[in-house]
Amino acid sequence: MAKRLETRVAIVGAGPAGLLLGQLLYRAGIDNLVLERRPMARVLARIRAGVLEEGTVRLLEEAGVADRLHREGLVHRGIEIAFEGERHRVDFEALTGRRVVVYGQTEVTKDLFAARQAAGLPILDEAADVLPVDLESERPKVLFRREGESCELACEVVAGCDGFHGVCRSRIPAERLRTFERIYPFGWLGILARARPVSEELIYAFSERGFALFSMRSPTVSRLYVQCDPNDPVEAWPDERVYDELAARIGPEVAARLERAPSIEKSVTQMRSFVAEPMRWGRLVLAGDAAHIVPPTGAKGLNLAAADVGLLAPALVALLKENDPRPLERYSETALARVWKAERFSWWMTSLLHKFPEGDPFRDRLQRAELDHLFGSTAQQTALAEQYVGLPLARA
Ligand code: FAS
Ligand code: PHB
Repeated sequence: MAKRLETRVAIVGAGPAGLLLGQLLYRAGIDNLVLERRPMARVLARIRAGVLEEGTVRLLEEAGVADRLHREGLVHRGIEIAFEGERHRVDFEALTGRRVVVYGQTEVTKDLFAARQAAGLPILDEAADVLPVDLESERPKVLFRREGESCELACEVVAGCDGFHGVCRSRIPAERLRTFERIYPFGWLGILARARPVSEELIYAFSERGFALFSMRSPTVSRLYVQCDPNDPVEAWPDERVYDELAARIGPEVAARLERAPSIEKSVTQMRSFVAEPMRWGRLVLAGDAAHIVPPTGAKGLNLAAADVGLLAPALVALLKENDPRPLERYSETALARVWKAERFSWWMTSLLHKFPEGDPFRDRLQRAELDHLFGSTAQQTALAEQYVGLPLARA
């Protein structure tokens, strides 16, 4: 006999999308329960995104979890793009009047988790065999196993915040689900190191040896990436090779400031663009990586997840507190309009800044022309800036 549990919104996944949704629903007085496959300690240790759009900061403020972000986050007013020994600054503030905040996703997740714990709200981690069912009824359920027990969670809505490898997307009937995908012929090797960043702002570097990104987490912690073969094992990249490639791809002036501190985290990230349509099926709604993936070049992944939740939370409030289903019926269409713009921007930034291995001379010349045009055009820099700082958040 399964153990019966009940809530209004069952949230599958305790990443940033699931925890932010849980917090916004809690503050709106809507009961919710989070199911997470992994131990929370593992979720909280993940090193992922680093740049927050102003819209994401606003949502974290609305969730009541932005105090540490405002104390420790680094406000950035632009980025630099390096190309053939030159560095060109894209001035977000001058071009758009807006900025971004550098504050690790790891910290965002910790802040959301701490708020959930402080409110005494449940996260059932190490939940196995999670399976949303009866999604076309107004009383869906989520079946799962935990601590050796079969459980049945009755609810009114299932929020699929379970990432790219989650189960929820697959619960949309195959004949109704459309997916779109592009896999890139390279990956990113990323390291975290206790070393002063080489610059005040992020530097994205294009070079014949491949892409490099000089980011950070604080004035004393650097986050550094080099383009690599997507099948490279981490072992193929000892620290010395990482730093040699970073130096070779950025040039001697910046390389001279590169502190070669031992890496404290190292990982290879695959690069793909992916969208699943629709983002709602009956009483199942998808948010974040469960519905879409972008290559990290445009710093959109985490921000897209937050934007989905910024749409979904008020739509669920309308349905569950005002008995108005219309915003939820519009959710998928409204969310996808933003998703596809972010997909295009992330694909454009990735195509602009990476060395493609297949040796297509025409393509290579176009890439150089695109970079030359960007550096000479305020209009093109404004287009980059307005998408990097984040397009205005829509409402369903
Ligand atoms: P997440 O994947 O963060 O969270 C989903 C959660 O659901 C996970 O905790 C998972 O364990 C859980 N889950 C999965 N299946 C489940 C099931 N069946 N039952 C219960 N729980 C389940 N974005 C950037 O902007 N910049 C970056 O530099 C960047 N780097 C990245 C590096 C890596 C290795 C990865 C994988 C992603 C990176 N991203 C980056 C994108 C990343 O930040 C995502 O956009 C962000 O984590 C999305 O958050 P969620 O949608 O909550 O998904
Ligand atoms: C990061 O700091 O992890 C980061 C920053 C910008 C990106 C991708 C990753 O585009």
